[in-house]
Amino acid sequence: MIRPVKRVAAIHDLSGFGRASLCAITPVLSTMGVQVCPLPTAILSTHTGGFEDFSFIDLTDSMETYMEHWRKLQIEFDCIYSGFLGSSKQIEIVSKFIDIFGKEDNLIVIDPVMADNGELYSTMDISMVENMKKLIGKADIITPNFTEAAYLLNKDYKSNITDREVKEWLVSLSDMGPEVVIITSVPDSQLHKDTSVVAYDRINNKFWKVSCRYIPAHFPGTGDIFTSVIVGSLLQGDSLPIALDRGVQFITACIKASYGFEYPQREGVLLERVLENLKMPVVVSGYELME
Ligand code: PXL
Repeated sequence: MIRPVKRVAAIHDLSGFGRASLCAITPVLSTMGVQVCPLPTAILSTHTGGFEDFSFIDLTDSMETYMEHWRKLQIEFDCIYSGFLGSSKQIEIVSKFIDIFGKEDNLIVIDPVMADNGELYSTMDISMVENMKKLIGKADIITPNFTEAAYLLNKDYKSNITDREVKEWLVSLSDMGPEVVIITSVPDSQLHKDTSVVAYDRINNKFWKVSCRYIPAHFPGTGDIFTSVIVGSLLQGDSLPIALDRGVQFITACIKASYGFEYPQREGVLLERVLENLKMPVVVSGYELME
């Protein structure tokens, strides 16, 4: 049966304040015309980036019964998309979810949220990194940032990388399972272009790159927003390089719409001011093929 609206199982936490995880993912995908079915992993009063003393309700124990109900209902998904996970047990549950609901023609997207700017998040440890390495083996697409890519490959984090080396990283990550690897926040050695998103499509043996100017800002939740745009775009039928372009353009719009205002960056980007951009026709601008 062809569903009138594409459907995503979104396995993430709900952080009430700060525009991360489900509070960012749901509006982005809904605006792109995709149904979001959350499987919440935890409920937090805020995300953990820059807030202390947040309240935290762990939902690990209810995830399996929740999943069992969906299985009984025989719900089918066009995409399974997971992000921030709270424990190794949750990584195992996501793996089981993929075994039950994964199909030949649905898209398994794993954003291995673990670290940024060279450091693991406070809730992560090395055993979770090891389990995440196994989980990405079940993905079609992964979207680590540069720090997470280094952790997954046991490489040292560094502030510069050549195109040749980043291509090796992409291939090594793809060798772990996923057909498409997208690395964000890659330091870019080219003049005037300070950061880039790079991707490898193993089936077509192509490498893509979208460069953008670095803005000295750090807004939590931008990784969730970026991967959600990639998911929405691919489910709308876009090609990988167009999805990358749309992701980068939307994040740039989010940051530029926010940066001129004086407010704490831990509150996230002003998503509500730019959400409608996701309905604009695709404007092709920045992607390049990496030779
Ligand atoms: O944006 C990723 C994310 C999701 N969920 C929680 C987080 C973070 C990043 O810090 O703390 C709870």
